[in-house]
This record gives sequence, C-alpha cells and structure tokens, in this order.
Amino acid sequence: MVKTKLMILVIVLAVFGKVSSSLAKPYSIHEIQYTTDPNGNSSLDGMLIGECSGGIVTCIFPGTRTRIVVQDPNYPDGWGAIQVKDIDQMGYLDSISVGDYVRIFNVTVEEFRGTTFLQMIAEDVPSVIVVSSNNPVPEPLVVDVNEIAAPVYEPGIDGYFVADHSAEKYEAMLIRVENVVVTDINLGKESDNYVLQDYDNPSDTSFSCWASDYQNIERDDEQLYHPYVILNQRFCSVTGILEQYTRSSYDLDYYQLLTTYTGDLKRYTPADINGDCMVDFSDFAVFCQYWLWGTE
Ligand SMILES: [Ca+2]
Ligand SMILES: [Ca+2]
Ligand SMILES: [Ca+2]
Repeated sequence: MVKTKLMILVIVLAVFGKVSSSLAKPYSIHEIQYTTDPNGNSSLDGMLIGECSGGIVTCIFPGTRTRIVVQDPNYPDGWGAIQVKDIDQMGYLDSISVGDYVRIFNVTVEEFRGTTFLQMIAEDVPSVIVVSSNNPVPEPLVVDVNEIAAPVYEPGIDGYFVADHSAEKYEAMLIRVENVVVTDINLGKESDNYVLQDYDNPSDTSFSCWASDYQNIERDDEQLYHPYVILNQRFCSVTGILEQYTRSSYDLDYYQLLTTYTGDLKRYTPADINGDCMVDFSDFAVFCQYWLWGTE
C-alpha cells in the first residue's frame, strides 16, 4: 500500500514538474544580463535556461564555434543583448541570418572571460527557433566614449584594467561612438586593440575607448586591423558590438568595440565640407559661397 502511494506521489510530482516547467515564463535577455554585481557577472551564471524570449540577430561571428549576437528591441538603453555560442560545434546556428527574430531554448548561462554567453551544450538539446526573418537590425545606441571607457594601465603589474564595470550594461549591444581619432594601436591580449580618443577631448584619456577589428569580415585575415584603422585617422563614427575580455593571468580586463564590416568605420571625407559627417546640400551651399565670393 505504502509502495503504491509512493508510486502515485512520484507520478504526480513528475507530471506537476513537467507542467510547471512548460508553463515557466521565458527569461528575457535583460533578465539574464542585468546585474548589480560590481564585476558585472550575471546572477544566473551556471543556470540552464529552458527558454529565452530572444530578439533580433544583429551579427554572426564565424569561427570554429559559431556565435550569434541577439538583441531584444524592447531594451534599447542597456542590458539588451547577449552572445549565443554553438560551443559543441553541432551546427545549431548554421541557418541563422542577421535580421532573424529568434527564441532560444535549453541553453546555459556562462560567464566566460568577462562575457555572458548562452552556451548551446549538446546534451541539453538546445535550439534556436526563427520566429520571423528580415527584421530591421536595431539602430546602434550612440554613447560617449567615456561610457565604454578604455582600461587604465597599471605600471606596477604591467596590466590594463577598467576603472569600473559601468559599461557592462552595453555588453553585446550595437554601440556607436562619434567624432573619434585613433591615438594608439597594438594593445590587448592579441595586440589587435586600438584606442579611439574623443576628438574634442584630446588629452583626457578617460574620454577614450578600445576597439578591435578581429570580427570584421572585411579585414584582410593577414592583418590585425581593417585598412581604415591607422594612427591619427579621424572617424565621424565607429559602430560595433561591445565585448568584455577579462583574463587575470594576463592582467587584463577591458571592453572592446568590435567592428563587423567596412560600413562600421565612417571616415571624414573631403566632400563633407562643413564636417557634419554627411555629404549633402549644406556642403554644396558652403562650396557655392566660396565659389561666388571667395570668402566666408
Ligand atoms: Ca561582462
Ligand atoms: Ca554580461
Ligand atoms: Ca556635411
């Protein structure tokens, strides 16, 4: 009798467990990324997520372990994007395209070298389901360079560390900085980081950030940088995905803006006469003024 009752209890618990997990509310990317931890780590680190409500694929990082970057358009101001990685190289992400709206199932939250990942571990039977395609990619969020500030060099230990992790809310999001100039190169773990300094604050290093072209599909594989990236090059804007890289064994902790194609690097052009980063009739008007009267 006791055995039968126990059996029934086990069945009831099993069924109830199933029902409650299938009814569980999906986690938003915001719920996974948002944290008050001063180190920026997700409070869900290590947790298996049954369903993430997902967002729009903004970028695909090819490589031995394909990664996609997913941004939830409901959270444009922060904590709105995350990287998803096919860590067991099962081809889960092979048919995913930029602009797909995706939902994500059975993935594990993992803090890996500073970046929050949704890891697709084969034994958990993970999946990414495309809800709709050809959605517009969210507009890049324009921030001041000091909001994603470059790390500070500590000569005592020959390392680079961010002063704080206030940039964490922008991790994996599409970010744009404007009116910057390349002031240093050959920095970071792979010596592929460069400094973008605010053009209007040339001597204040807190008004600078680090960028890298290692995920730029239009960079020559033999080169560390996109050909536009040279010392003293001034850009109207630089757009990319923000990624953190932390490795205590290398004495490094920094955020880097990852450009993904040539269009992310907008240079000033001579045709932009009034220097507002657009070539339009207002430039033509300036031109005509000089042409007619030869002076301002
Ligand atoms: Ca992080
Ligand atoms: Ca994070
Ligand atoms: Ca212009």
